[in-house]
Amino acid sequence: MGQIQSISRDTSAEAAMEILERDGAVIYERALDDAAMDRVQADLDPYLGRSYYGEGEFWGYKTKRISSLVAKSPAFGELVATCPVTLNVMDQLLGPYCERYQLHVTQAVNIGPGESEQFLHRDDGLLPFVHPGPQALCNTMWALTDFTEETGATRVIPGSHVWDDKRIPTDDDEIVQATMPRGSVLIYLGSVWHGGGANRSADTWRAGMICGYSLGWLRQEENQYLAVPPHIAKDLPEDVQHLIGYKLHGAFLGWVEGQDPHVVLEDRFSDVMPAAPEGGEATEETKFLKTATIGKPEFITLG
Ligand SMILES: O=C(O)CCC(=O)C(=O)O
Ligand SMILES: [Fe+2]
Repeated sequence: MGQIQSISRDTSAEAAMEILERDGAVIYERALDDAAMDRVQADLDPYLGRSYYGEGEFWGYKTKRISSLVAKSPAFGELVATCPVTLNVMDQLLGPYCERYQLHVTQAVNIGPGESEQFLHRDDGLLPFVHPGPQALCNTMWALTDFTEETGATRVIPGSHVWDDKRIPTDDDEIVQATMPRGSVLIYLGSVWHGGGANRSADTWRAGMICGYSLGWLRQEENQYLAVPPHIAKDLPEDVQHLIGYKLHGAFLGWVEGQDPHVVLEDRFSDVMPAAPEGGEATEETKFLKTATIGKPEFITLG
């Protein structure tokens, strides 16, 4: 069986993009070290311990999933979601088509012994774009344990990101498994056909974390504002807050009370904000949008 191409963490984003454009997926081997993975695991373990099995062919029957990872794990936000290795690739893949890309989805996917294969799918199937079409989202899968063929490493059909919508996988298509050591990350385009593997081991779990990104003007798959509400988001690093979406996109998208949504995380606006202070006088804070105009955005052709 073939493999997804693996590159070391100091390989350039340009080189990763070439592989992504050809295969639809690439692995950065050991992008984060064991110490980083230990920190994330320590944050998530209490939640995973209380999580329950999924139900259905997509969610699996012997698979445990938890989401809202930025809220559950400060280390996930600091080390995983904002990891420069993956963000450098997102800068190139999504950056040209939006002012800022955003966190799209977070989910730990722990496949237990005896789980069967998840059916193959495209993660961008939830968006109304035809294939082949724009790369509006890109997910990553981080290995919290070694990903092996036996424990259910993610299955991918290399090259399937360019298939049109009529083509669906058949037995003739080569499926490869993204085997990778702990701390590695599989970057896979939203349009590439893939799915979780079967766990044929007797007693070894396959622990992975999905961390996805999308164009900043799209609806996020996981509602990040509810998953990471302001009282939790206010204590996170600013780059994580921005990635969640507590930041204007352009001059007009995502405002609250006419202002950059980041203000809800700042002490001066800890509660519901008045449109203007008592007496109706505009202040520095309240007149933000008065100077902005909707206008026409710069039109782009999605790649
Ligand atoms: O668990 C995996 O390896 C893949 C999971 C997946 O693709 C999904 O849930 O969308
Ligand atoms: Fe998926």
